[in-house]
Amino acid sequence: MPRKIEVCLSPALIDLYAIENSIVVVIDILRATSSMVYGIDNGAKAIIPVAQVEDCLTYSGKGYLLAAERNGEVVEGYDFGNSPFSYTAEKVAGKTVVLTTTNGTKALHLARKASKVVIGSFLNLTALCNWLNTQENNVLLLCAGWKDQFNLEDTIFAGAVLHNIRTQFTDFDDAGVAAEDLSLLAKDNLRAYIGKSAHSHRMLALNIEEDINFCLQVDICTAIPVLEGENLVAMTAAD
Ligand code: 3SL
Repeated sequence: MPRKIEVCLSPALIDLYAIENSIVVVIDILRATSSMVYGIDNGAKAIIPVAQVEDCLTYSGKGYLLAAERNGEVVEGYDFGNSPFSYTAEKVAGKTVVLTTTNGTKALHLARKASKVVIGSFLNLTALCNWLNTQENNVLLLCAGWKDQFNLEDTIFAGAVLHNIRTQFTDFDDAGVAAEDLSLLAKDNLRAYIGKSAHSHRMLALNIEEDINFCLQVDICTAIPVLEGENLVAMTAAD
């Protein structure tokens, strides 16, 4: 059966895609989806992505960890933000984290009407591609970008996924072709290429360069977070 894979370069473009019967892979390499993958891989029971900082507060006092990030910084008063180093087994195993981030959780909310919403990052690249290869639906790779603008890191990752699984598909869009080309251009020195990105510069200014290096590690996780109701949970064989 003909199968289509497309890349949405910004959440602002999501309405251009018919996603009801598609798998949407949400991508926010620096750092939301990397931290989600790492947290679920480390045994977090669930991560509840919420769009607004205030939405987090409605979960307060109920045993959840509350995590909020805006413009790269932890929002005052919250347990932590969006650094992958806050999503270790010691911190999150067996716990449910309620998380809001500048771009990643917004993109997730926009993807909700898809047939399935899953989370991608370099940390789980091969596990994600292997799973996508077993599916039959069309795929939309949704880049969270930065405040609705295109970004390099999400696009490069989208291109890497497309490159990995392209033999399963017959139908490609130009954004996908461009993302794949960019990923091939960057692949031999990913760290240096992503170092050119605006968000790398923002993170350097915040002294969180280590987070960039962490998020660019390939295949250190096998978990694929999948959205079930309002919860991101580890995908099981039944999915
Ligand atoms: O926007 C987001 O979702 C974040 O990943 C941005 S940051 O890396 O925490 O600055």
